[in-house]
Amino acid sequence: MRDVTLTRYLIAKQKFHPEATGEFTDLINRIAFCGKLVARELRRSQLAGRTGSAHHENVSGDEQKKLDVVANDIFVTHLEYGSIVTLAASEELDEPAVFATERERGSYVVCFDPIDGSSNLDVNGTLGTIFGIRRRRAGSLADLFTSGREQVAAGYILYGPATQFVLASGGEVAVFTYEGETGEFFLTQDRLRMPTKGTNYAVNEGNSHFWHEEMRRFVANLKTPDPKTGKTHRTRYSASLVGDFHRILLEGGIYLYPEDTSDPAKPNGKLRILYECHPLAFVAEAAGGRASTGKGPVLDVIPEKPHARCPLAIGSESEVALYEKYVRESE
Ligand code: AFP
Repeated sequence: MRDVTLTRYLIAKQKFHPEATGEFTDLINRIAFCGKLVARELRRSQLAGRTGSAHHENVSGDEQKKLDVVANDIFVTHLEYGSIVTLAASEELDEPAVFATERERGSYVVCFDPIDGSSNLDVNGTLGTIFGIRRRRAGSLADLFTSGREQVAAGYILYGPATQFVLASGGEVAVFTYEGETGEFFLTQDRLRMPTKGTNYAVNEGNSHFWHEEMRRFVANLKTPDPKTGKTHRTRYSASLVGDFHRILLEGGIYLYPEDTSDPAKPNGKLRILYECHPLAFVAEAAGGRASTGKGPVLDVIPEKPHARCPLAIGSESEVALYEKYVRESE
């Protein structure tokens, strides 16, 4: 497995699709290349004084960091050329970037969050890039306002002690790890399955005052010793969705960002459907896990605008089903 590069993996998969043009392989390679560039920027950022705020808020009202802007520019630059992508929607762009011309229309629509967990930028913490890929249909903004099941692939890049590229496509999840000497991503885990039950939970408990009662009761349950094992779930929260989700993908458990009453302008929680919830829900389901709003699958949520949000409970089958039970009982 250690000599399978990302390109070799993609070419092997392409053989199962005789109709393939090679554009999908090109697109995934470009996203991985952007990941290498972002990782390089992150490694240099403390020395180059590139940390801190860009003194601007994105359209969602979040403070933009200098590196959010740098990473966003990297992705837009490398998705734009060659007529593969018609539309790129980013958490950091007020309006989606339209690359289509009259004659040249790419086959894909890409949604991405170039740097997720930006509050970790200044403290050298774990960060991620998240992406979801749809086929172009109408060739207009309408292509964004569709179910997450329209995605043909999704994944993320995790910038931790090692940079890893996680790809869900064709109903399988594979993990690639970057090797600096060769500049390649190598396959390190194939056909990854999420444990059906785990021992971790990730949530910002500082918000518990604003949670609905069923959420408080659910988290209290996670902290109550299991009658069989005598063990409780462990809290593991880093303010980086990619980092927290990756742990849950490997070890099982649940990540939650529920709806709460902290800000009447954000009744559906904090996370954006197109850039965070849909792509990670796609990865979770491909690995045998679940992603729910509490009331139904996240992949079935249809955003009504590019920056729409939804509640997210994502992780192992057992924990997500239990959370849904608490929500159902509260209705
Ligand atoms: P930022 O990229 O704006 O820092 O948001 C990160 C994030 O979307 C996700 O990665 C974290 O899990 C979550 O928000 C952290 O939010 P809180 O600071 O409210 O816990």
